Amino acid sequence: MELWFTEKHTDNVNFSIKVDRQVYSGQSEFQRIDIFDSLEFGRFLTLDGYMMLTEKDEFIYHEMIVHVPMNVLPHVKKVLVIGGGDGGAVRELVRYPEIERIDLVEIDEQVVEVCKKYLPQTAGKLDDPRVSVHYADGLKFVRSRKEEYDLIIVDSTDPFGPGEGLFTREFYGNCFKALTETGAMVNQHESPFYPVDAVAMQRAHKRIIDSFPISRVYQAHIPTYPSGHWLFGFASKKYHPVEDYHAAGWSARGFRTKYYNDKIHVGAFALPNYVKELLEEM
Ligand code: AAT
Repeated sequence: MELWFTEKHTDNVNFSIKVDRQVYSGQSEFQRIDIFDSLEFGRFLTLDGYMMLTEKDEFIYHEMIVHVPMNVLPHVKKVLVIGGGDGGAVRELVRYPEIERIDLVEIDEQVVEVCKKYLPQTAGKLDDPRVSVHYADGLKFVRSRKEEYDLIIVDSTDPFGPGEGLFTREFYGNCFKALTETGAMVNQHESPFYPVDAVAMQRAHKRIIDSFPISRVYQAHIPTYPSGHWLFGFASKKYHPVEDYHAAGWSARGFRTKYYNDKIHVGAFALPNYVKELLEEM
């Protein structure tokens, strides 16, 4: 007997992974949480049936959402991560000794507990002394913050269900206010490929452009997200993600990464024509 996990990527396209065994299934106040083991992608986490991460390819997403901003912004001391209860973004952040404090704002405590138990590969650094975990809605959390964070990482689910508020104009405006004068916000920016995702991506982009003086999009290929072509947004008050990137600083750190490197940093901001057109159309 074979067991398969299937996610509908469009009405006409399904993405399936053969499952070795189901490790966990639960329903929280916010969403259904499942963990599966597979031969091809290792262990993976889904929320409401949507893929969040697999052990095999999560490095791409987490390295790109963290190392890109960390190598543009000087003196990052205080970071806010919204979502990201799996701990993958935090794991990459704690590698930087200059970071003094990381606030992780995750709406769903059960995600954190389940990941700590079943996904130590991502959740293993959530106990770092610099990390404080807050169980709250990110939309509400940022409302009261003023000029507090050097970097905000929006590591959220897609724009429906609990993640919906994290794609609103109100949220981006409050992130702007919560950032210090040289701060920046990076977000997972959906996929440009299938029209159902591209519409959400365009809408989010328009709102970010209206909220920040500098706003650029960069890309990575993530095999287990719809179409495998994923975008990130870099929205900033002062620093430009390519012009203010210093390759020498990154090299000097001597970090070992599996995806991110010097050339990728710059190259990721080079977008295919159809993506540029989608972004300009707005
Ligand atoms: N690191 C890759 C995994 C994620 S999960 C995103 C997390 O955001 C989930 O744990 C979810 O509970 C949390 N979340 C959703 N809405 C909110 C909210 N309003 N406030 C705080 N946390 C929230 C990202 C997957 C990207 C998927 C791309 N297809």
